[in-house]
Amino acid sequence: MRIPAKQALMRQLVADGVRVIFGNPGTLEESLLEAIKQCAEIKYVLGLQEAAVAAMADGYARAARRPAIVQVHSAVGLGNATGVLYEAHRSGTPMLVLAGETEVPLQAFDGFLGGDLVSMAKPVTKWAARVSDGSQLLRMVRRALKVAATPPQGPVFLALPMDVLDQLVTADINPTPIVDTCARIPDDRARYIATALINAEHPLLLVGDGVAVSGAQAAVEALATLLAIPVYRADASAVDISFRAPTFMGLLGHAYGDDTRRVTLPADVILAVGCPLFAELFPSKENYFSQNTKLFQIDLNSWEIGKNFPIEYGAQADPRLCLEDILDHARNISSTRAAELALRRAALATQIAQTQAAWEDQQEAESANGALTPAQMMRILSESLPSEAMIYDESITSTDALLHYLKPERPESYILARGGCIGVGWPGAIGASFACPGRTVVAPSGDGSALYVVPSLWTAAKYNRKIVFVVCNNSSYRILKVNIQVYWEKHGSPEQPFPFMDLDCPTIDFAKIAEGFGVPAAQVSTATQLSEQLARAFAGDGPFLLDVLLDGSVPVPPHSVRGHGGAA
Ligand SMILES: Cc1ncc(C[n+]2csc(CCOP(=O)(O)OP(=O)(O)O)c2C)c(N)n1
Ligand SMILES: [Mg+2]
Repeated sequence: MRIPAKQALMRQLVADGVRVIFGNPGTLEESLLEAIKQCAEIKYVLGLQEAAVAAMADGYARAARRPAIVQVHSAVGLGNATGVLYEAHRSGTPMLVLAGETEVPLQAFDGFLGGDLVSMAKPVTKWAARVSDGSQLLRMVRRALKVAATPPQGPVFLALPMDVLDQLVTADINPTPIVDTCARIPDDRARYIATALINAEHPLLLVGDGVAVSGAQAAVEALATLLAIPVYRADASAVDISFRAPTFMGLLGHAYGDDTRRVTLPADVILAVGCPLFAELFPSKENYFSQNTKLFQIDLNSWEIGKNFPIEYGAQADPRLCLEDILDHARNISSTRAAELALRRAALATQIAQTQAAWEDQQEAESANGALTPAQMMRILSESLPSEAMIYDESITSTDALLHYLKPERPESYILARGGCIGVGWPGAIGASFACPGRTVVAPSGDGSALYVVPSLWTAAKYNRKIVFVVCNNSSYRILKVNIQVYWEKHGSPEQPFPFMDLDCPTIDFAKIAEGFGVPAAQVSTATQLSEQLARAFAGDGPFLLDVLLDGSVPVPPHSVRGHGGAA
């Protein structure tokens, strides 16, 4: 039997396990909307701006670990979504973006909303194409989903002309192919890497989100613990290693290469797994590595291997399988060496404890004006969290404090916004909430970041998601103040007012905004109020917004707030 292509599309998506489409419609998508509405298995989640809609899909894909589907409106909706797609492309979020178009025979008119959508989408997707015949729709949808889900994962785009969707087709539904990427490295290479790590005096393990994609967290922790290797996350946003792992040292951020270099330069053997080397705003102009450093790189994303630095050995292979093989060889360790490594493990534990104590001494100090500090706020938040809660964090200069107290251990408990395109935290939390129904999602966000996507609150209210939106409200783009001080310091600039980084005069009342979108809210400025309102928020069964007034002062260089979560 022949059915309209749009109905065949729905059947294909259902067969592939799709249950949610995030979207914002226009006239050119109305035919598609009708088909989505008629499909009982798929829920349409309405967002009110395409950047937010794409970020919802991004959050869904990251929490559900499967491709998300996004519908946007023609060239204009795709344009609004592009910043988020750029970020999703660079960071590897699998998602299929669909946009409507006018009928194929009429496109030559170059009429209202006409445009080359495929060219617009190309730089921010792995694959972008127009479907020009209904009989080819399912073939192209399956190809798109396969491309999105195959590591390195990323967004893909299909333009869907209205007449193509209405064509009658035979619905040949087949499951989308899943490409097996379980590649190992040869055994002698695994042994060679293990031996180099065993004998290294200053080994280093760098991990990124390729670890999370392949489920290699346990192998990372086991190898690092066994061989007492300090581990840093490099431009990572998933929990690629537990923050409580005995040799976990912190995050190499995406801002200043000279900070990274201080960590990498002393290393004699480095194993980098599933991470870029490095994704920084200001890469160091000096060598990151010593002359004799042996650098091994394992990643399913071959683009990253040897991209910037000479390598001893690189493999396009699965992080989990490779690390398990290296670990097997690493277990053949002499008792003398094992005893030496036990000492190194103890020294690392002392170093970690001292660094954390120093951080607390510095950050727990009262602010000059008595306002809550990020440290005070995040300690209280971490202590109040329900055990099943998931955090979607875009708290920017408050992220260090959150991670210090929370110390997430499992990938499903914490997702960090990647810090490139800001304004993804609140909609990302909505996406995560659809991916993990029944769980409470907590969404701490910088005030500046949240303001890009305020109407997301309405979506949370409409679908009654149990999300606690938390505004880390310092009335400023504080990270930009921190970063401009580095610039001023470098250029020897005189002290001067911060340019265009304050969000005051008039002050923004987030509680009133939230109530306008149907989300109950409270504003707090003391520790007691914060605890009380968090208890109220967690006791409810729908969304709640907590506007936390924070100290916004900026430390003078050298800075203490650069690191985990800073955007740029
Ligand atoms: C789409 C987009 N626009 C602008 C920026 C530049 N930017 C990076 S961080 C930031 C300010 C973040 O402020 P806020 O969320 O309040 O966090 P805070 O620094 O105050 O902790 C801006 C404007 C960006 N990264 N992405
Ligand atoms: Mg701010």
